[in-house]
Amino acid sequence: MKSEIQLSTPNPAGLARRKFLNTAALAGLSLGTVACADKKSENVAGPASAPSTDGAHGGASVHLKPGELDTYYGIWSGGHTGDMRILGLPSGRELLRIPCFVPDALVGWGITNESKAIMGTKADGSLRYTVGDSHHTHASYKDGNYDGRYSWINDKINSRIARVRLDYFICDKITQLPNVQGFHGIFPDKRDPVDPAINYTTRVFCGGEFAIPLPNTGSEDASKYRSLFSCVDAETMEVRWQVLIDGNCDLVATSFDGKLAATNQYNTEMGAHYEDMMAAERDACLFYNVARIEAAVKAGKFKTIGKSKVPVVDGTREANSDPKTALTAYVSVPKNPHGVNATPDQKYFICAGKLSPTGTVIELAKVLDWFDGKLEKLDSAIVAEVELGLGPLHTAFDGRGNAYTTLFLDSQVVKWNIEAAIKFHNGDKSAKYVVDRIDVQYQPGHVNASQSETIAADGKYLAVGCKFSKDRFLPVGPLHAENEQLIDISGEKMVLLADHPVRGEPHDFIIFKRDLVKPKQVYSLDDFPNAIKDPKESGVFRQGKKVTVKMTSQAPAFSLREFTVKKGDQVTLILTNLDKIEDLTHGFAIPNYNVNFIVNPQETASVTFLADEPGVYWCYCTHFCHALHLEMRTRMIVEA
Ligand code: K7E
Ligand code: CUA
Ligand code: CA
Repeated sequence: MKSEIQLSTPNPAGLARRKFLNTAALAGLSLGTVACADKKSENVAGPASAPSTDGAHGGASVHLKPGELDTYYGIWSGGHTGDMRILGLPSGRELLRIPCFVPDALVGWGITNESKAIMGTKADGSLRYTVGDSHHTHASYKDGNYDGRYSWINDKINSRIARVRLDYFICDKITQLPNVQGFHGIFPDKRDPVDPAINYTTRVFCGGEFAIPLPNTGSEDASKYRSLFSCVDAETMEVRWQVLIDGNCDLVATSFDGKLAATNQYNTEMGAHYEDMMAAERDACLFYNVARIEAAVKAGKFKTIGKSKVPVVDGTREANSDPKTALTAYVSVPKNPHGVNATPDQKYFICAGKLSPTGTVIELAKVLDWFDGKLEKLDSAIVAEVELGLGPLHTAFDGRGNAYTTLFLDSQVVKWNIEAAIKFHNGDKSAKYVVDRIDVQYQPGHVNASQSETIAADGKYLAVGCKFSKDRFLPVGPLHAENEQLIDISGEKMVLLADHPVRGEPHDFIIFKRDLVKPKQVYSLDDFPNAIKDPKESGVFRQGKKVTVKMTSQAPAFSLREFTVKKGDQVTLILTNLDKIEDLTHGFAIPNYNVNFIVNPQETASVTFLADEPGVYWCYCTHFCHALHLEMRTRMIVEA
């Protein structure tokens, strides 16, 4: 296989241009700009900070002494490994992977009946999906800050949203969005738009990216395809409502007052091919008036699509030209924007330009004015549109009025001051809004700062998800680790603190203070209806060909020393771990039967399989638990 991407070729595409990129230039750039180590200063608009490798600056250090704990949690999406990852920061140490959309051999995700029920199965009991592509993860809010209840993550491939409980750090629910393809951006609301008592997350908004025939009959003309924006109930995880829109949704942002959600849209052209998607000079940041949409649903002003019962309201441009009744508002932003982020001062949403070198600042009060009929032209909600550099994608905040935007093509992060940008936009050309630039290695996508999109943004650390690590780590064959870099943003200048190799391929992540979550370390037996609370309840229970094997584990033994079933039995094995000490986890593997899973302290899990091969099978504990871990076994005897 020959790659068009030559990593060592100097960039041919003229990155110094600070002009809007036209279609032809983009075609070149999209293939030619993976190279960036050769990027010289002529490509850099301002002086870039020299990378520092001393690992310390202004008191910030990524080096923790042995035994020292991190001060922040990071929640990372896993990309198309379909998992969520938990990191400690500033060390960057990966602490846990939480399987969501894709089976996982360590914990038996996709093997146990409990996890299969969450993942979804076909009629024959096999998993409906074994692939996933997670991009965005965001956690639940209360009073404008994370409350440590949940974090949600998307699966773009199969349009699923997973919820992770932040007490046990496990995925507990997955919902598939009806009539959606390419579910991409995700963001919980931060409070209720109507009820002041509800100052916490009750909705999660999901942007549908790919337009498809609705219903998806496969026969419609591409010009009639549409996308849906979905609202999922944070508790029940049911889809509450959807909005039919023009264009597509990419990422999602929500306002702190709960009134507005927005998605950036790169394909207002509704093109089916990439050239068509870049035809227009401007696209949109599409705002949703949450209270009005819910009022419309309540008033029965909706339709349903295909087999889905979810109410769908009309959010298309045509149906929403009158501000007094509009459910949606399409604010025009430059060409193919990527990313929309809410500033921690609660005032603005910022769209990055991607194909335009600009960042657009939209004032939320003005968008609300438009909905109230008090702002004549919607586009005057844009209070700044300033040049940042090439390929701006995502933006993070320090809580001191500065934004940090990744420049994919420039391989930089640019720090810029939002109020200065507004002044500049208003004609004060002396307003220096770019505060600093730093080279990153290389081609950054997501960026996030500690506590960034909360009212408690603390401006300490910035993590940058670099898509290419190129020369930063030992080569390990054709596939490289990605490079998550940590930058100290506590001072005026950004200082690079560390490179962290990371398995492909995280997109988004959040970073928050460790005391915002209260992890539980032992399950409760009562959480599991099928728990075997006493080893004396163990045994083999037969109902015709259906056999239930009940067993408990307590280091270093299983409650049954052996158990016998017959060839042709459908066996359900239930295992409760009666150990009570945190991390005293046992595994349970059955050779040749494709079974392995773990039970954490006081947890119950079960597997169901067909005993189709007679023989003796040593079932053993796969998770190191005790000095007699190797001896922790039981025999399954399958009689002919
Ligand atoms: Cu920019 Cu899916 Cu957030 Cu990846 S998206 S980088
Ligand atoms: Cu129980 Cu190892
Ligand atoms: Ca476009």
